Amino acid sequence: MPEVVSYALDGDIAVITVDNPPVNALSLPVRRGLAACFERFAGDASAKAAVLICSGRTFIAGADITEFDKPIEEPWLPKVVHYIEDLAKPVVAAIHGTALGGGLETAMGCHYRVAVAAAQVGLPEVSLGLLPGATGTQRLPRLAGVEAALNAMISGRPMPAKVAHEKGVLDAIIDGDLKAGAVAFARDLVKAGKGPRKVREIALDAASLPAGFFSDYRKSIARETRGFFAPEQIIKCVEAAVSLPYDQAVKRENELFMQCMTSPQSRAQRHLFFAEREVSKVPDVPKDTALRPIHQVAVVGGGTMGGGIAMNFANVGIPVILKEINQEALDRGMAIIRGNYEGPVKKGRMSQEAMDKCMALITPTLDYKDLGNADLVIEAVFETMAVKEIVFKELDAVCKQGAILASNTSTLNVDEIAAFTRRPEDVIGLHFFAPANVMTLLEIVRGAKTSNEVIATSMALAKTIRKIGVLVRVCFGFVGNRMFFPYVREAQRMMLEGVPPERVDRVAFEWGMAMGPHGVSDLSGLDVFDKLNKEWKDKPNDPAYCRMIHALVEKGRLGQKSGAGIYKYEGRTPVPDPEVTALAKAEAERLGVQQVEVSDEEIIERLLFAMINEGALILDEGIAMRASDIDVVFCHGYGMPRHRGGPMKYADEVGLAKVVAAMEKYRARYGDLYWTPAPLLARLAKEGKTFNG
Ligand code: T1G
Repeated sequence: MPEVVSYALDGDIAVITVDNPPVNALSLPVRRGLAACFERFAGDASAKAAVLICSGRTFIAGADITEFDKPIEEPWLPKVVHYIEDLAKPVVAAIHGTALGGGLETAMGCHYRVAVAAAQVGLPEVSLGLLPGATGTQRLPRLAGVEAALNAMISGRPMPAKVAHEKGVLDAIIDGDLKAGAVAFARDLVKAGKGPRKVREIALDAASLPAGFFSDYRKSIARETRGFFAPEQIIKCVEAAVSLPYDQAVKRENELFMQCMTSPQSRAQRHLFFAEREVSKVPDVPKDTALRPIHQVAVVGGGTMGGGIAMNFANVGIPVILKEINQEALDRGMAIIRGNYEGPVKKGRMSQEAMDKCMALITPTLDYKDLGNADLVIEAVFETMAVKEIVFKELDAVCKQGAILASNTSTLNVDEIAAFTRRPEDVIGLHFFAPANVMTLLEIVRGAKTSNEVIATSMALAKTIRKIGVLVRVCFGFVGNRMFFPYVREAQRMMLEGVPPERVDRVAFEWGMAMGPHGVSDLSGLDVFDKLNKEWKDKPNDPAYCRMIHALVEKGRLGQKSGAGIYKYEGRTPVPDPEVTALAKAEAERLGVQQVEVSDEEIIERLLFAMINEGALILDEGIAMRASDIDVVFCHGYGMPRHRGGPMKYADEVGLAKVVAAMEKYRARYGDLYWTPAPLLARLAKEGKTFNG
């Protein structure tokens, strides 16, 4: 086993190299190795300065996240960082790849920092529900300034080397070989008689900040961080940095770090971190399965979805043909795409040149024959099986052998769609989420006959277009929508029971959802839900099921797109509508639905436990491979907050026995139809286990 940290001399410069693939995480052996090598450097009179560098693809990418649920063993990282900083000879950190979290903290414990231009540096701990716990909250403000440091730590976004250099986090950008450049930089320090420069000695003074800085900063992030524990702790650490002596402030940082690390939110976010990497592992598809090259894509249907889907490929330089049924629809489709690009260009998030390049990669056509050479065709037409049949028969006739034929269907049976062709092994579901050019989730629906090659190619393609691809099997609504239906069902039921829609939405929003169930229904279109309910063959035998959606659609209230749905709209602002309240009351009387007083806790239980129970059924049926896959679906496709970890992780944190007990309460009130605990849930609860093992 090679040493994870090695010591060598390049003339009078010590070169300390970390070699701990895949990302040089600061595991216990690495921390021990760093301590040993820097002690050796301290005692090596022939070494006048030292360079800390890493092998492989990146500088240290952070603490070893797999160690967080175990007792942390000495030496803790802050101790290693302070040891380096207190050395009598200068140390230069040489950065490539991504110096993140503890990696940047270690680099800031060094006296100087250099990097290649392609490197990035950052403190992304907040995305794990943590804070930089190895003096990062004290050092980054000293190097980059308080506001820039707060922005970097609250967003978790890394800085490109150029920006980091401009802000003073880096001392130089190295052209050419990093190691040679860093050694030369160290040698120049020695020549110039420049010794250690301790970041902690850079003064920080609260008086230098505008009056009310921290309270204003808190207000500026309140909405985006509502219900999220870690950001406030980061702000407290920076307040300590500007108001307390360094050692006291570091002590404060450590206290707050431990509070974050032991929080359910951090457990949830660390769970998601690994879940997002687990999704690409498909047990029954060998890792070395051949991938089909995708050089030309086609999208059939240039509506909102089709346009967004086409953009995903143009954005990564893959030419895409957009096919529509007539010129008016085609022109409208191209206009949708152009409009989607013009927004970021106007906001300065995209250059006009980049937009023009993407637009040039999208070729409109009315003729199926133009799709003959496409490697992948994605159908995004009306959500009825009748229309899918027409399209897939055409595709089967014109597409070359080996072309992958995908449907963007959000609910329909991919096996039935595959049966419209003579090549069911080449048919798969690629379910994008609106807006398709923004949402990161891609549900990949394998049919019974879909080949391993098509599955493996689709999973790889998800990464190419910067999506999280989750492989699921066929059922009505697959994983996401099938679980979202009971969530909406309960919201709808409460509407009939007299619970104001705005209250249900507020409670869901405060729990962390990006938008409440009624707001989402209006945004997606009540007619879309109504049509889905009609297509759903084994819909629950319940006359009250989503009754208000149907009643509103019958009145032409389709949601945001028609200016009124569950809410009436002043622009995009939803306003409660007494007309809807009256309609709900009348429908409730007609259906014999009792009016019910509900607590906020009940609202959350009914919304989420209905969803969780469906998730347990999905796992029982093998529609999803893992509970953690379901968590990824909801955090990437349905606006569920990462600090909840997804529905199944949330259930684990609540405790499955509690979930079952709550369900039995609702079962007593509403009967077995919706509230019978799924067999898997009942068994795990009885055995004191969790969904996520
Ligand atoms: N610890 C353990 N394993 C890690 C890891 C980490 N920090 N980072 C990545 N891996 C594994 C990952 O699970 C995967 O394993 C493989 O490496 C490749 O990762 C004290 C407390 C660096 C940008 O949050 O952002 O420091 O699936 O698929 O797409 O203040 O990994 O192959 O078995 O993501 O090229 C802070 C987390 C930690 C950075 C590379 N650092 N990592 O992306 O590869 S907390 C982070 C990333 C901390 C201190 C605090 C990315 C990457 P497997 P990958 P990638």
